[in-house]
Amino acid sequence: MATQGFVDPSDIRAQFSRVMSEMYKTEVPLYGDLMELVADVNRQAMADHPEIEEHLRRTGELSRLDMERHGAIRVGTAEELCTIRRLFAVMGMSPVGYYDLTPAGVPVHSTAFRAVHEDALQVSPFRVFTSLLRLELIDNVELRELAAQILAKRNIFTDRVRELITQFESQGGLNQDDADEFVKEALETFRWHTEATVTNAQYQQLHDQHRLIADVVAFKGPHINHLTPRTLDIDEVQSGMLGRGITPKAIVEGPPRRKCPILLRQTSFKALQESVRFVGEASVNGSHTARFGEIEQRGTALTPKGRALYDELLNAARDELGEFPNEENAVRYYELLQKHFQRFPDSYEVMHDEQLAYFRYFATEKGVKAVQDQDRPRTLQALIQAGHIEFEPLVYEDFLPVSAAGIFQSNLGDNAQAHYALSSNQVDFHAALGSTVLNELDLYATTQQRSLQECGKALQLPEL
Ligand code: OOG
Ligand code: NI
Repeated sequence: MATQGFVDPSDIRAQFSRVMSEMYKTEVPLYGDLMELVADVNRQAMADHPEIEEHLRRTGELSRLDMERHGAIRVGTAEELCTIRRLFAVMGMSPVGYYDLTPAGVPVHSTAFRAVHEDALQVSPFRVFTSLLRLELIDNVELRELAAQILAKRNIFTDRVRELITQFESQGGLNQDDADEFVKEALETFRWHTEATVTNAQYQQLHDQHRLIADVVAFKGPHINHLTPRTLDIDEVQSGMLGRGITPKAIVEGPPRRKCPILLRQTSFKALQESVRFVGEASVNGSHTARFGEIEQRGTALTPKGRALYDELLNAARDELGEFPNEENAVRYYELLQKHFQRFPDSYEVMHDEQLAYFRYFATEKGVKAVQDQDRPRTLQALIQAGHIEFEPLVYEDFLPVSAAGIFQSNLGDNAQAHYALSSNQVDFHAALGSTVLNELDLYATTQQRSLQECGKALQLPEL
């Protein structure tokens, strides 16, 4: 929808996602290999299961699959988070959901920036998991102050991108030239910088407190730390990685393998050691592991009832395991997941009838042909039974806190499990963000409702 010559924010997002992917491919060549592996696996999955392709075609996901990816950044201050929110708004992305990672020993809280309307998601489903460091959790007062001082001095945005954000806000949009410039300037914030903002000794101090703290505080900007393609078969990618010399983390996070995938399954691998030049040193002589690779498989979004069941079963499996899932207990962990998740119906019909998941409804040709028929069914249930309405599961667009914690930990190393007395503080997060986050469940419910209204129009049943 271009008004007054403004570019549709979804098109800016699609363009940004493309250039980000290009930049990351040159920064982390392994990402390019992974993209090829995922494309191969996806092709094979559709060849082996034509019904998967048919389903993706119907929901429109087929055309977005190849460009689908999410990234992640970690920022250090409220000002950075607030400006990031305004920057993503230019691309039609809003903060959705609140994730508190402190219970898992990671001193951040997070949200995901993404498009919210199904039509916008269709143009580009690009999302960025964005974490804010919680400096108040550093117990060493001197170190906390040092970190705060270093962060206060840095500016992670170019002057021009700040101007363009303000222009977008005052005019309500950007024309093509400004949008092109915006994409180029915005990309700078996410780039890797070899020069650190601290000395080697300061880096070690920050690192000893928590590797994540060093990653946020010691560098010029919030380098994009991974970019994740979407696969249709994560188990296949997990084994394919080994074949290509990539070692994935020990377990796939999320629900077990199922016929009807739910929520999100993820795995990651350590990508590379970056060379670093610390302040006061003449040459590049340090290193830092910042970036990693990750793959995800997305399934159906769950209703509050379905989500409660998911959380219950995941916790039951983890409780019975009695320790963090790791390489040694991976086989047993998968068995426990399979065992507990038997209670989660593995059929879209049952998930629909028990209201465990969100769906999109489509009026069928048969239904449209029957509009003049006096005796035709009129309730949703009856219309479905008569084949006048069909439904497809709605894809989960968000993240999972337990999985995200596992991803953080596997890439930060084993010493990353600190214990914090303070937990979740969504009020502080909103204050830093300068806005509240949207509730993802409301978004799915609204999309489902809209699809029902469309059916109502097509079938001339406004009461639907
Ligand atoms: C983010 C880790 C979480 C995911 O997909 O759950 C994540 C980070 O390491 O910054 O990316
Ligand atoms: Ni991720």
